[in-house]
Amino acid sequence: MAGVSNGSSFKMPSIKFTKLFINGQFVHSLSGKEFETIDPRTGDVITKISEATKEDIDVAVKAARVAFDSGPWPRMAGAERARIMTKWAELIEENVEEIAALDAIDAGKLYHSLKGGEIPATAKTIRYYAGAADKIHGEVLKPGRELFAYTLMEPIGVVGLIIPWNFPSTMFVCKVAPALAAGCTVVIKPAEQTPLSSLFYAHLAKQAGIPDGVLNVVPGFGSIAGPAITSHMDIDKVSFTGSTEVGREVMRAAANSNLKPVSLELGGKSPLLVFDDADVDQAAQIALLGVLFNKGEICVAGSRVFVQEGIYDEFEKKLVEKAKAWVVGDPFDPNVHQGPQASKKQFEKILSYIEHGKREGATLLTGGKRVGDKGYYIEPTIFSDVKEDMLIVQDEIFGPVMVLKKFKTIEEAIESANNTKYGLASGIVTKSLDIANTVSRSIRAGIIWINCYFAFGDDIPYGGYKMSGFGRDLGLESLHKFLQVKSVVTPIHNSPW
Ligand code: TXE
Repeated sequence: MAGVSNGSSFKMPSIKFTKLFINGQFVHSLSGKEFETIDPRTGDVITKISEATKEDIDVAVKAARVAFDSGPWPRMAGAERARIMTKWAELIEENVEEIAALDAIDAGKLYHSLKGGEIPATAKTIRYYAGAADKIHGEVLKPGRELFAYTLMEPIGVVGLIIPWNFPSTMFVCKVAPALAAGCTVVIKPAEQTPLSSLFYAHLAKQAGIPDGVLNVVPGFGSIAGPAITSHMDIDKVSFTGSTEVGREVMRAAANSNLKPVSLELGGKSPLLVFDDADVDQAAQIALLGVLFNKGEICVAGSRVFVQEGIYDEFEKKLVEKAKAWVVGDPFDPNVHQGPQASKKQFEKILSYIEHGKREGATLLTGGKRVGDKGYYIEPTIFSDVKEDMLIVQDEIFGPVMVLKKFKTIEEAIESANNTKYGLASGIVTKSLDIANTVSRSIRAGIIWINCYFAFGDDIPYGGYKMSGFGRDLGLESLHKFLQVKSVVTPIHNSPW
């Protein structure tokens, strides 16, 4: 079984913000309702958070509407928006440790990785979009007739953002920053499992000078606050990250209300293809990280690994050795590679898929059980001898579970890679440019990593093909989600037609 560590250096962060953030103030929910947020290391309650229901969403949307229709944010020079956003990024950098601790206790994520990577990266993302805020412009067109025509790029309006619990900070910033840079105003609902860091970002946004009403943070349940956002008549656009099932509901609610455009970043079951010419040790390392990073709770996880027959046996041996050396334990311990799954629901879902895999007849190479008897820890788990129609091969498990399969030819590998309803990401490990080029053009997925995995960057857009959704996060593509084009036309000569 995987290594276990309990050498925690944990210090409970003080929780300063537990109320809704609306119109620049922390306020109780109108109903007075609260919900508990849980520490996945133990299953204990961390604190209670005000719960936004429909009435609170209405108040938040009203504030965002007023801020958009008559407030300074959409009207100010892009450079001024950039200055304020940059200040926000600086404040995040000054508070990295506190924010990292909040995400670690709320989501079971590794504290040291948050502190050294993910949280500083949120400040970089804000800077990236701040840098674009004063470069938003349309074009002068060249119509075939005697017309002077140009386009304006205008902020789309009040945007509703709904994010999941696996990357509470990254998701918050990669949706909020482009929306704010574009000049939109925002109502964002963090996942009910992980509201803590979002409220902290709101507090820092106010300190940075983001005007009241521009950013509203409304923690609440998906089934209550969620539809209140997606079906709201005064929200102009929704950007959602979450499950494919809820993605459908989001589209339906948008269609049944004011036909607001939506962008959806949904589930995945991404393939990693390892070819005979690969360095086996490096390939096994890429494969392992590809599925175990963030305990497999990442939409682009490389959860299906296809390995060419010439190196299959050696690859399998190395992979299993590495998985057995992978340390599961307290996310505050610097020696730990993997903390607890984010929630009981997720923990139970993963274990039930593992049981299903065993029943379906796949071979369990390693793992397969919970770690310890407290908290939501699961061993890194690898199945081989899988058939492509098995549930563990087709469904998104969203945990530390990999399925491993042998292939003979490139064509077979491409067919297997595309044999999924999803199309979010894919990895290729090969030394051959020919193979890399052929395969990267043949796989239907929004991002292809060659000889690496999880290589993200602020300027690299990612998002789905097929049932992984549509629209892109990150990159200038994401900024454009929050803009719309207006064409302005006038005759060059004084003729009305
Ligand atoms: O997702 P939900 P859950 C996948 C992953 C995971 C599964 C279930 O496979 O195991 O989904 O996770 C809000 N209207 N992903 O149940 O419910 C909810 O409050 C509007 C992949 O947690 O989709 C939260 O803020 N919003 C994914 C967000 O949607 C609603 C990340 C995501 O929750 C809503 C998360 C509704 N009717 C899960 N119902 C990824 N792409 O990274 C819920 N929500």
